[in-house]
Amino acid sequence: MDILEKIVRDKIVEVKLRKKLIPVSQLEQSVLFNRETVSLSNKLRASNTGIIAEHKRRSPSKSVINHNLNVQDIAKGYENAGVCGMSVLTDGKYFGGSLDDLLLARASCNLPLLRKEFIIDDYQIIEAKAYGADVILLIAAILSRDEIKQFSQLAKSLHLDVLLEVHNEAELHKSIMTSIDMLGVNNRNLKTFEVSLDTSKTLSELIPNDFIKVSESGISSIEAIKELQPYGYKGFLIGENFMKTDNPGISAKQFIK
Ligand code: IGP
Repeated sequence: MDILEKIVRDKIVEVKLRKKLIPVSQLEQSVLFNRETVSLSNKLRASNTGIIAEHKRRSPSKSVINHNLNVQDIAKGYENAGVCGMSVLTDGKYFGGSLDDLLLARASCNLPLLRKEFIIDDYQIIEAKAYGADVILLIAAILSRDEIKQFSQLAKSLHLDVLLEVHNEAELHKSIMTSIDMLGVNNRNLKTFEVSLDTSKTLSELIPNDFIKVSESGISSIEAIKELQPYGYKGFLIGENFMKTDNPGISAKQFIK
């Protein structure tokens, strides 16, 4: 069983329990549920740096990245740096994140926030909205075309942007539909953890131009961004490179003109 299969297996159990703990009707009572969302895709379209900066404490591939910082300071730091959006990992078991991290980030900045999660159920999308997200991630490797359609349409009905993540051509073909705003190419193979920016380069020409293209993972220099921009990428999702430093906001600022 690869890591993605393990994560999904645990996620199914987790979501089942969460639904019992907090029913949808209660999530819909959140003051954040009716908050007007901010569009990350519009921000990326208008930007020439396009940084989406991530909050990530640890990961299955790197174990500990940073445990000493608090999410509020990081959110403020990223906002001051001038990034386009912030990604907040909410998976606890494998990434050390939580929905509270999302809530605290929401309380600390006005950036569009991406709920970085392994979404396998409508419930998690309603949760994303209730905890202050503006964008959800859908991972093609763990979803059928019908699920991608169902989840992205629900997200759009809640005024959330949708970032659909792919890693190969088959996943890309499965995922092209109008309810997707941004197509993210993950340079990291979530099954083997191998990272190569060539993944973004080779898949770029297969992505129709009406989608905002985002390159994800393994980006550690401005040179890498410059290398990817000619392939049409407008967004760059960066986690570890910022999070491993003592001041992720200052590190992000160095990437912004
Ligand atoms: C960030 P990096 O290499 O800059 O830390 O990567 C982000 O792309 C990565 O965390 C990520 C991810 C995911 C995490 C991309 N897709 C799906 C969890 C689930």
